[in-house]
Amino acid sequence: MTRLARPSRRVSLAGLLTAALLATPLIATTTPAAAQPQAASTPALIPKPVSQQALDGQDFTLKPWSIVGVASSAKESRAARKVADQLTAQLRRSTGYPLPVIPLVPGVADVKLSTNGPASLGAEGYQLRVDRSAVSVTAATPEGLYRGVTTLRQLLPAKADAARRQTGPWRVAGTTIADSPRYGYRGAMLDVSRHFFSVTEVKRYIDLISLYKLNKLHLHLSDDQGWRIQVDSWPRLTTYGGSLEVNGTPGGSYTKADFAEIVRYAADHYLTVIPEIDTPGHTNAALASYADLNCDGVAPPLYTGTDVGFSSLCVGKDITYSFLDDVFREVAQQAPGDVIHLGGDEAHSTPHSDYLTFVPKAAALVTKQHKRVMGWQEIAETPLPAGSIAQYWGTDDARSQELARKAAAQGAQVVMSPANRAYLDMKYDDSTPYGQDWAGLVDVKTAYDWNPSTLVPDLPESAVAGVEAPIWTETLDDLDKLEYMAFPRLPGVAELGWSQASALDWTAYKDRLGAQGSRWDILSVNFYRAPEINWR
Ligand code: TNX
Repeated sequence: MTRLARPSRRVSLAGLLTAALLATPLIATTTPAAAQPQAASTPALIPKPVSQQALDGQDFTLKPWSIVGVASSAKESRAARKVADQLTAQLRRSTGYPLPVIPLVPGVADVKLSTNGPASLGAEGYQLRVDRSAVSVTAATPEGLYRGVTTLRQLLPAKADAARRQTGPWRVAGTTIADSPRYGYRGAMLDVSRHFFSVTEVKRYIDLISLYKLNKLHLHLSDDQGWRIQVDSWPRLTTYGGSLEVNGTPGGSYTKADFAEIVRYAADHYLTVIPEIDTPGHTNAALASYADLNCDGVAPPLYTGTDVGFSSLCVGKDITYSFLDDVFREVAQQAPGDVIHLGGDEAHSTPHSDYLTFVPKAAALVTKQHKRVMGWQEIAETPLPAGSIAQYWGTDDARSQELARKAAAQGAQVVMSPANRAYLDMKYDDSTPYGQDWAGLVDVKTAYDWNPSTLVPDLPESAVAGVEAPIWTETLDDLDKLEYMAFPRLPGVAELGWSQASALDWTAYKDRLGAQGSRWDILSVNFYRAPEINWR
């Protein structure tokens, strides 16, 4: 244990180095890369942090005797400790080192994790410093610490993410990083209705999206082809309405225990689950399960095709609202986040005047559960409760843009999911083996090269809550296909959500993206090796 005694000189040396860096920002930032060859370990982070400076000659190496120290308030100690445990659990697998976690004692720990940073860092912000003596991640909350540890994972060699023991060295290039997100809403949506995905598969998707600092997991839980969440007061929704999926293969649904497991796993990855019950269209699975929900009292058959816009709840019937009251109550109980998504898209079989009647009534049933209303952009046609969120899915068309402005004009926030950029189910090019192309072909550059705050003309920047990358699964029936469509595009949308507008640059991003390839190989991600990216 003698190695624990560190010369205090090192601390002041580190302080001097920081001071020197701060005093010479022009030299530090304008030296041409060519004149100063970058070390092989130069970290390529996605999303790009707000600021990052190299500390040359200050590489840190994780050693078999390294110790992880955690500092936090008593109130946050469990959550902070959990972040440390997640990091060390993975690093123990790949390095084989014991990596004990202890309460932080200054000068003892090699990896220092603290939630005692200043509140000015914000809930998700963090500072990270790597020098010869230690790695420190400092945040004001456990969530900020988690984001910082996510960065640390990317700073480590890719093989640190391996499931089995690898050989070192476990070197991290010296650096200082200060970071916080541009937007509070950074989501991914998974359609588990068209094709059902098991709890294990959803967890894998969570593992992958959380690497890029997303904080919302929107689950599209009901549609024409299947109802996927248990509602005790309407059991046939899942027993019958969830029995199939597209092409007639067996579907499935989440029991309350299953859903709780997803919510917990998402929360452990600092992702809030946003449950979507799509209404009044996209409801064939419910209409098939309960004849009384239909205007004519006749239940349609289950549907396993891929058309949209043919089903509608019966807006004039009282049972429609007692049904939704029960559904939103039980869904609210299962999803602790503050938002419920009520769909509202493509209600082509709902007369327009009915749509205008329906949405405010459905929205009131959501707010009755003390949840904020989220819905696809069409809901902006109707008056929305305070705190609502409209999800833009336009393709630069005037009508969608108008809906986004209408949402903002009534005080709602807008989440940007432009179908011709952020839809991960669009084909990359015309040789992509699955996916759709109704919104166009979306190559890696197209998915990245846009600005969420200026996409819709005359939409106030303050109305933009963030971004979301949806993946619809009409043509995607397994995890390999999901991964192929999401990677490498999803990290680009994640960067749009996190990084400052001034940091967005396709040429530089493309290079950082190429460096993710080795990590995805280690994680066995079935990513599309887009030919325009230099994978390594
Ligand atoms: C449109 S965009 C839909 C979904 C489909 C998707 C396929 C939107 C809100 N609805 O019902 O699955 O296109 O790309």
